[in-house]
Amino acid sequence: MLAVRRMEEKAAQLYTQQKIRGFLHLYIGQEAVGMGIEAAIRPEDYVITGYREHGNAYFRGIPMREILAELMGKATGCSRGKGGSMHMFSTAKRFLGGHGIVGGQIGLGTGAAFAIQYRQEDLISVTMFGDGAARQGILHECFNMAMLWKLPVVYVCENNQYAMGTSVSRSSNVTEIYRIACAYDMPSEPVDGMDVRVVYEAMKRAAEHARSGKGPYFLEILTYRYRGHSMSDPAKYRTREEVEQYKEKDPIARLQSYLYESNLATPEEFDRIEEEIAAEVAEAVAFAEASPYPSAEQLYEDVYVQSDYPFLRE
Ligand SMILES: Cc1ncc(C[n+]2csc(CCOP(=O)(O)OP(=O)(O)O)c2C)c(N)n1
Ligand SMILES: [Mg+2]
Repeated sequence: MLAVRRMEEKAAQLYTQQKIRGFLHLYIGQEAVGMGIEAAIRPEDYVITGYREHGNAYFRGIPMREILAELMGKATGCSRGKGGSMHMFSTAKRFLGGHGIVGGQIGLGTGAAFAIQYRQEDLISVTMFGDGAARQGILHECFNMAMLWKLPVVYVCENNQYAMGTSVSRSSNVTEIYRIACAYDMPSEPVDGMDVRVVYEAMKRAAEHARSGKGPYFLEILTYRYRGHSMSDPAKYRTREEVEQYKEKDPIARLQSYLYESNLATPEEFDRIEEEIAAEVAEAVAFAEASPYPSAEQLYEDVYVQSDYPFLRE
């Protein structure tokens, strides 16, 4: 969680230096969601999410240097410098992206779950999306089919309270998003996303359910993004007090206190972790800066796949 936070703080800096261009949606504040989920699943399972995905990419095991290189549009990036912030992807790490179409990944993740079932694999598809995406029509078609066919999918709504500048209560009268699943008899629950241990426990339950052939499970994970929607967000739709209130529940600080209180870690160990991460970030930035941009010819590569079922057949 700390590595992702420091990586993104660096990314914000690189953005102001115009070394990163285009969109940049930071995950700062939400780290416990991605981390708790990753800790509760297997590396072979599939994860798919929206465009706020630098953290998920890192948790899946994509090296920080490849993430920063991708952000800078370099050929050594995990999407060869042609995806950028919103389109990170790794076949090897079973990370299916990184998607800019709000809610589009709900269909893709449900499709991955269908493939798993069709091929009789012992895997699950973790399909993540935002509170804004939860209002897209595709969610209902997917929930219906996934329940009908008992697909091995865990749907995760990361409710960070806003879709760009629109609060949850401005977009629907049903503000408890987990209740949407009730219409399909899909088990669901709200989860405190500011506590990584709570996320982990909930995801364990959900993953076990989906893996055992009982069908989908829906978690609404309540979280908060400290930064604007993207780098160009004046954030006029919320108060400074509201942001401060959430920062007091910071997931990293919370875990840190728990570890100290339970005598599981010392401040010295934390200092060492900070130092290691600082070195990791510095190395990743140096690597990305020294890397070349893709060549003009490479513009035409990776546009269409060469063989069928590329990510499922690796
Ligand atoms: C289909 C579609 N409609 C609109 C947009 C513009 N858009 C980009 S992000 C966003 C808000 C989505 O909010 P949410 O799902 O809560 O995710 P968060 O940004 O909070 O992680 C919108 C409307 C888009 N990218 N795709
Ligand atoms: Mg949101």
